[in-house]
Amino acid sequence: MEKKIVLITGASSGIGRGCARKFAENGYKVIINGRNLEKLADVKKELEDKYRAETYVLPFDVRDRKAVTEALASLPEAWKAIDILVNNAGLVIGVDKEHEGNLDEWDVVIDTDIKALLAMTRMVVPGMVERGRGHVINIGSIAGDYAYPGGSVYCACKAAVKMLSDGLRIDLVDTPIRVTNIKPGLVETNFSVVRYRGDKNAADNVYKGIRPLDGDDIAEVVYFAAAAPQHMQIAEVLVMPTNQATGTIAYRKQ
Ligand code: NDP
Ligand code: 8X3
Repeated sequence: MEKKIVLITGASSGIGRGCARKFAENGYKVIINGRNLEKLADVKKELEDKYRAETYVLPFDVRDRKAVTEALASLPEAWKAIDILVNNAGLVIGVDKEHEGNLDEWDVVIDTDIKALLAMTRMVVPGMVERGRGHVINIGSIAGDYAYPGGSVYCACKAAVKMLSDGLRIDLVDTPIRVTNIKPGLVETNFSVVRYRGDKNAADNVYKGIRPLDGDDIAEVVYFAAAAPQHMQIAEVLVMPTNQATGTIAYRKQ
């Protein structure tokens, strides 16, 4: 049987890297995207060494539409028929109040978390429809369900991911293509380091006193959705640490 192909954006770190591992372990051909070439090379090596997985590095900035178009067009024939698109690349910068934050930083966040996810979907899904098979798995967030202090723009972006997922599912309802929105809570990755502009101490504080999830935990959920029988569509999953209850309520041991 022909191996399935998954394309994961933001596979150089955290949740994306966890997904790359999980799909590789399960015999997929894995296309890994990100901007950091060194980290992508490291992921490729891990997938090939540990899982003997066929791995294709496709570096581009998801916000750069021309780069995305060229990268997708550059895929060799044997890699073009993408079965699963994991729209994972995303970030937030800062914890500023909505009336005080930096509009240029928020442009980066909105361009990455909403516009790039939409562009990837727009470019990859027509091929899925043509082939009569495919699955789009968006990485949303618990932040899309609950606004929290200093999170307004990020929360708005992840609420948009929910709406883009729901809308796509509606638009594809008469096709075999499935659409899933995974909404993680606290996951310890490089996310908070980026959010706190490189301040590792501030990032570590986010996970103090609680056992957070990690990228591999989220990958389990992503893969569960991907591996579900074809007649079954996991539309949305909210997944968080046991000691987290909402976007703002968590129990932390002193
Ligand atoms: P990481 O910072 O560890 O990973 C983010 C990934 O996104 C990196 O691989 C990075 O790659 C990539 N990325 C960022 N910007 C771009 C870009 N412009 N073009 C291409 N790739 C890009 O964080 P996470 O793994 O935690 O984040 C993954 C997703 O999970 C995000 O969408 C995030 O919002 C979401 N999420 C995270 C949660 C958490 O608590 N950690 C909870 C809920 C959702 P590179 O640097 O190589 O470009
Ligand atoms: C990231 C998790 O808690 O910052 O999506 O909203 S949180």
